[in-house]
Amino acid sequence: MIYYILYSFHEHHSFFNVFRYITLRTIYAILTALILSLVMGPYVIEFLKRYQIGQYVREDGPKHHLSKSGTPTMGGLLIIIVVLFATLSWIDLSNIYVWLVLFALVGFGLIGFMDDYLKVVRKKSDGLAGRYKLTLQVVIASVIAYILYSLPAYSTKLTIPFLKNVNPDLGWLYIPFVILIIVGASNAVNLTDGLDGLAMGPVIVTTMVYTIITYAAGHTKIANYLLIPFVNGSGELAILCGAVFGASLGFLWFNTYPASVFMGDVGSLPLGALLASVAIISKHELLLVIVGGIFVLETVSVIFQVASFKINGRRVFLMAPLHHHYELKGWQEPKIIVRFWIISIMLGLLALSTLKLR
Ligand code: 57M
Repeated sequence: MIYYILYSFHEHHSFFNVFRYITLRTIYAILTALILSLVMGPYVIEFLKRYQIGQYVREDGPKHHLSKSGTPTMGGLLIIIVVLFATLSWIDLSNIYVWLVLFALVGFGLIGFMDDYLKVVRKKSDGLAGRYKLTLQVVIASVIAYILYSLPAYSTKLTIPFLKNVNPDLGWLYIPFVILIIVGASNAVNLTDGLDGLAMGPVIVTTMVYTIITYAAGHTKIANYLLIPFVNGSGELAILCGAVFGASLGFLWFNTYPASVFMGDVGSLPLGALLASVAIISKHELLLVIVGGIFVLETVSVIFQVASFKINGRRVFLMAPLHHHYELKGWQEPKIIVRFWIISIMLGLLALSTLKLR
């Protein structure tokens, strides 16, 4: 909305033409989201405390987590509100891709909200039953997949990192593929969110990388130069990624060790679904496996742990997901978090290098 108001002045003064540019609007979306999160953060934390929306900590986890019991949770609500506000302020509202990604954010946010509400407010320790949670996730992801598949100009071809001329066309199989990526990413971010700021670091890196990729993919000249698929309109997603980047950075201010607030499922589930949707629309869906390598690593550790435990009754890790393994090995929490962030930055750079290295 701010964009429309400011740009409307360009007929009177040419200076206001500058608000047409995606780069400038991305910077303002970042700043809007960052400032808003920093300003609203203390009020939201106070609100969560007043209504006793505090974390219940399981007793079978690493012992030092028990001291985190009662930390305000569901801070993801702040992230969702801020992303919506900053995005709607600076984007072109006629862009279908932006609405699809916001639909993923709000849809998965609602699932996370139901889960948190049952756990924290209704004190149902299991929250929303796994099968209902998964069904709802699949339903929302299916809507996104089907709409994308139905768009006339939308391609169902994949881009393979590091390979220039290999673009398999999935045809209708693109629909289950999209569902898998969205549901998988959403749950992977959720699993990673188990130490202060641990998930936020890789979320920030991933949004930075996709801010660049969506901008490049939506720019005819840059896309042609880099030989990446041109996706008309995907440039506006750079503004949305900017809003998520700003909101996440702002949330990290409060979520960093020792955390004053956790994001809850209402934060982790929608963030994962949003990142996946952006990766899919920008035609760099498989690259998410590299950029979001930390999320993948955490998920794979759970798969191995559960499989090994079921097959031969033995554990591969002291505890899964992987961050718990290092906690039980005696590493201090900040050391695990910062080291995971460093790996995430390295993976982000590797992912960006694929724009040239193909
Ligand atoms: C949620 N949630 C955190 C917070 C956060 C299949 C299995 C591996 C699933 C997994 C699981 O349930 N994962 C998803 C992880 C929880 O955090 C809340 O949940 C939100 C995210 N969804 O925003 O609201 C706890 O994490 C800690 N935390 C922080 N700082 C943060 O900024 O310290 C979170 C955010 C919080 C807090 O302590 O209470 C969680 O871990 O519960 N299950 C597990 O992770 C469990 N692993 C397990 O059972 N492993 C088994 C194998 C066979 C699967 C094994 O290795 O033997 C562990 N989790 C816990 N205790 N808490 C083990 C026991």
